[in-house]
Amino acid sequence: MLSKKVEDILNVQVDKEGYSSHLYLSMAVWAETEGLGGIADWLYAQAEEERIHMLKLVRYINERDGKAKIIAVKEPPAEFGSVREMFDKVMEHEQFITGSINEIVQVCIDENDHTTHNWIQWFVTEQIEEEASVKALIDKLKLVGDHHMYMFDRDIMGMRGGEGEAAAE
Ligand code: OFO
Repeated sequence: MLSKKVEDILNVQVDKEGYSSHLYLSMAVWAETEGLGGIADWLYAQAEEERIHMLKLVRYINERDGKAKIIAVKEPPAEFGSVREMFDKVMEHEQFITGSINEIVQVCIDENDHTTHNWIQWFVTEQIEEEASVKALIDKLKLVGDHHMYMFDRDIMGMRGGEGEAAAE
């Protein structure tokens, strides 16, 4: 059984993961309409992954005798300037999510909830991977520069969101 505090913070995370999915979906639409199919594919896959994160939380809350809250998702931006600016935003967002996961860990400790503390470790590890894969893409972008976006787009094609370096090899 979840304490009210743990249930509430997990529900806040349900909303954040839903927003992450929307944000990456909006980025995918932007990239696709800019003619960047490879980047769009990566973002569509990322949006799917975020939806899975949201569902993971929803199922866990219900399983532990709580009730998941499904609320309206905030509208994400639709314009992202340049590919580099967009990936900087992805990184900023993932760091924000890492911060929220750390807050959940802290609430679990405060509430003496070892079960949720153990369960949330999956997200702790996932955030390490997500930040690393976005960092790898930003490093690549720095190397190719704005003039070789076509090459970068081909390069990223076929990579799945969250798989980062491993998929690039
Ligand atoms: Fe991007 O890991 Fe969930 O939000």
